[in-house]
Amino acid sequence: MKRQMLDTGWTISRLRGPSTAPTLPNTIPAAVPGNVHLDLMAAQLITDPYLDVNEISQDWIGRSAWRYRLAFDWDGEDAERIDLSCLGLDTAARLELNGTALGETRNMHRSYRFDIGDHLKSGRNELIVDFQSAYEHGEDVRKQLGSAADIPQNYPGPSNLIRKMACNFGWDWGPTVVTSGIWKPIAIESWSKARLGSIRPEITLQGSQGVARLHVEIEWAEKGTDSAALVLSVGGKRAEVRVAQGETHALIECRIDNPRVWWPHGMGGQPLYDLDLQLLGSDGATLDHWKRRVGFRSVRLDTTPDEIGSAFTLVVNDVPVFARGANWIPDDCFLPRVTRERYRERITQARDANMNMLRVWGGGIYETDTFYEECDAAGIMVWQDFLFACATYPEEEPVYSEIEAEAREAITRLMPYASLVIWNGNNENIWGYFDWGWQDVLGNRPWGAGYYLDLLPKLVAEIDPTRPYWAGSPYSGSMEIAPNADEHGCKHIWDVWNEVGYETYRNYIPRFCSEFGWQAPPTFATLAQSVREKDRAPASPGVLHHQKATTGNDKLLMGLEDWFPHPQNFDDWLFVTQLNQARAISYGIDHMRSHRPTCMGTIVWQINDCWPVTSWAAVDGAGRKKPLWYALKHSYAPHLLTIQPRGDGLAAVAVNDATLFWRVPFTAERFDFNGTLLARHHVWRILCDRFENTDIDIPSDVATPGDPSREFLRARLGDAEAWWFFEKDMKLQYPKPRFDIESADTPDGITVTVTAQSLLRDVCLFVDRISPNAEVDDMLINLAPGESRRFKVKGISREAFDDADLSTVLRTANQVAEPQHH
Ligand code: BMA
Repeated sequence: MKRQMLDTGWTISRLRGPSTAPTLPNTIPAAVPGNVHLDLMAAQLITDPYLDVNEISQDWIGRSAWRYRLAFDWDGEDAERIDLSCLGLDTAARLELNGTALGETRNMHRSYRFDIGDHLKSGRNELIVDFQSAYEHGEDVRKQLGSAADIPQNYPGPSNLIRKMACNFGWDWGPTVVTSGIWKPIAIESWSKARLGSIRPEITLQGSQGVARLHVEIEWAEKGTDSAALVLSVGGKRAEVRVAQGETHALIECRIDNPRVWWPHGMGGQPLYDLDLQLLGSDGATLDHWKRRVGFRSVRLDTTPDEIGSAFTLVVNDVPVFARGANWIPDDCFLPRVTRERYRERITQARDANMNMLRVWGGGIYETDTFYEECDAAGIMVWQDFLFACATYPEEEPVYSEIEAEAREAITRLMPYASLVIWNGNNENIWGYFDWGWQDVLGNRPWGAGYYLDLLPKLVAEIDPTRPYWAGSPYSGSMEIAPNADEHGCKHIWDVWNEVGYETYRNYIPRFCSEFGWQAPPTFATLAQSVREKDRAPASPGVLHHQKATTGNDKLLMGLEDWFPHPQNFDDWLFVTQLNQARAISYGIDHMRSHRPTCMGTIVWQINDCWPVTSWAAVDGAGRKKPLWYALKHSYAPHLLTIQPRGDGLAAVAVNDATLFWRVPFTAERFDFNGTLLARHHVWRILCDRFENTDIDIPSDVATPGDPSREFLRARLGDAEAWWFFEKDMKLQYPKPRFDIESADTPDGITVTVTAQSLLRDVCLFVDRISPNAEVDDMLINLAPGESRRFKVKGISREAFDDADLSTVLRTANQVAEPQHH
C-alpha cells in the first residue's frame, strides 16, 4: 500500500449562492484538511467571524456552493488498484476526476473510498470536489421526506435531517458558521493483491488475561490470485493466520497473561501496548499494516435494581468508579484548527482539574483519533454519544441508511481506544419526547426511538460487544419511567440555572448526573480579544452577541439572587458572575459526591468552548481557565471534605476517591470573622476507606452559630479542608478586605504571596488582566486573618507590572457581597 497525500495545491471557488456575498477572486488558495471559512480568513477575504458581530454578515458562506479543485501530477504507479480515500467531507459533495464523476457523499461523519484506477492519467490530473450548501442539501432531504421531515427540532437549521455536526448551525453557546470543506485528510492509495479493510479489535481483560481479538476484513484487488497471511503482535505475543485467496473475513487473537492494566486517572496507571497487524502476501512481503496503542481493562455498567431504584455505575476492572467529569463540545467551530497540541492542552486541563471522564456530546462529532489517543494516555474515560441532539430525527430513507453506515464506521473506528467506556444513544431526545411537547406535534410519525432503542444497541452488541450501551442522556432505562428520574439511569439538571437558584441542587440525588451547568462570561483577556474596547459592558452589542443562550444575561443576574447584589460596573459583573458560576457548580458537585454511592457520577456542562462566548464552560474559547476550572479542581479532588446539611444539623462528609484508605485527624472549628476561635471539635482519627464516603457529625455546639452573619465553620481532615458560612453572602457582615501582596521571580514566572489582614473569601488573582497569557495555579482560596498563601503564576515577567497592579487584579467575595463594609 502506497499513500500519496493530497494536501497541497488546492483552490476553492464559490459556485453559486446569495447575492449578499462580496466579490471574490475566481480561485482562492485552500488548505486541506480545512474548510472554506479558514481559507477565506487566510486570504483576508472575510474578517474573523469570532470578532465583534462579524458572524452576522457572513451568513452567505454557508448558503453558497463551493468547489475544491486540485491539479496534480501522477506518474503512473504500477499497482492493481488505485483508490481515492477521503476521511472526511463536510457535507454533501460530488467528486469528479478528469471530468468523470466518481460519486456523491452525504455524511460528514463517514469516510469514503473511490476506485479511481480507470480515470487517472499519467501526467496532469484534475480532481474536483463540489460542495452543495448545507441548507440547500437540507431542503433536498426535506422534499424527499415530505411530512416525515416536519418534526420537532430545538435548534435552527436542518441538523436533524442531514448528517452534519449539529452545532455548526448555531447552539446556545455557539455561532452559526455553517461551513463546507475537505475537513479530514484525502489521499491516493495504490495497492496490489490485498489490503486491510475494516478492523474491529475487541481489547479486554478477562480475569488476569489481556485479550486482543481482531475481526479483520480483507479486500482483494480484482486481479488478486494470491493467498495472504495476517500477523498480529502485541505485548510480546504473536499470532499468525492464513487467509485463503478471496477470503474476506479473518479472526486473529493474542492473549497476554497478567498484562499491566489500564486504569482511569487516579486509580492506577495508563500502560499502553503497541499493537501491530500485518497483512502479508504469500511471498512474505507486507501488503498492508495497521497499528494502535491499546490498553487492557474491562468495563461494564451496573444497573442493578436496589431499594432506591436502580444503579448507574460504571465498573472498570471490577471496581465501581465515580465519574468526575465534564461534557466536551467541539473545541473550535472550525474543526481542522484543533491540533494535537490543543487536544492535549484541553485534556490536560481536564486531568489537572482532577477529572476522570469527558462526555463527547451528541451535537458535535465523533472526535478525531487524536482526541481518544490523548484520553487513553491521560486516563480520561470517554462517554461517547451517537450524534443526535435536542431534536427528533426521521427514521425514513435516506436518513436511516446514512445513520446505520455512520454508526457502523464510528463504532469500528473508536473501539480500539481503552478510554472509551460507554456508548450513548442521544442527547436529550428521549427527554424531549416525554417532556417538551413533541408528542403533540409528532402524531404517529417516527422520531428516532428506532435508533436509540433498536438499531444502535444492536450495532454495539454486534460490532463492539465489550462496551455498555445506554439509550440516552438522560434516560431511566425504560420507556415506562420518566427519562429524567432521580432514581434510575442518568439525569440532566437544568431547572437550576434556567429557573431556580443553585440551592435546588440539594433537592436532587441522581444516580448519575450527566449534565448540569451554570453560565459565566469568558476571562477578561478572552473577552478583550473578541469585542472592541468600547463594547466592554455587560449589555453592549459585542458582549451580547457573544452570549447565545435565550435570556442568558438575565439569568446571570437572576442567579445572583441573595448571594450578591447586582454589579454596578463591567469589572464587577465579570467577577461576580464568574464567582457565582464557580460557587454554583461546586455546590452541586460537593452535594452529589457526598451522596456516593447512590450517585456515581457528575458530568458538568461543559469543559470547553468553541469560540469566545459567555457559556457554561470552565475553560473559555481561547483556552483560558475561568474561576470555575479552579472550583472543579477543588470539588473533584480525590480527597474531598465538604460540609453538608444532614438531619437538623451539619455533617462533614469525607469523600475518598483515592486508592488508599484515609485515616487522619479531624477538626471542626467555629470562628468569628475576626479570627477568634469560638468552638472546637476534634477527633483523633477518622477512617474513610478507599472509594468510600464517611459522614462525620459536627456537634451542635460547634455547628450552631452565635451570630450567623459574622461566623464561619472550618473543618480539616488531613490534607482536605472545608468552609461553611451560615448565610448567603448578602447577609454576611464581611470585613473590608485588607491584605499584603508581594511578588518574587521564579524560573518560569513569579510567585505572589497574599497575606490576609482581614478574613478574605474566594481570593482570585486575575493575572490575565496584566499579561493575557499569564496563568495562576489556584483561585477561590479562603484566608483567615493572619494567614498567607503563595500563588504561582506562569507566563508573566516582573517587567510587566508592579505589586500595586497585582492588588488591583486580586478580587474577593468581600468586595462584591455588599456595598457597605464593616
Ligand atoms: C443541554 C445540552 C446542550 C446545551 C446545554 C445548555 O441541552 O445538551 O444542548 O447546550 O444543555 O443549555
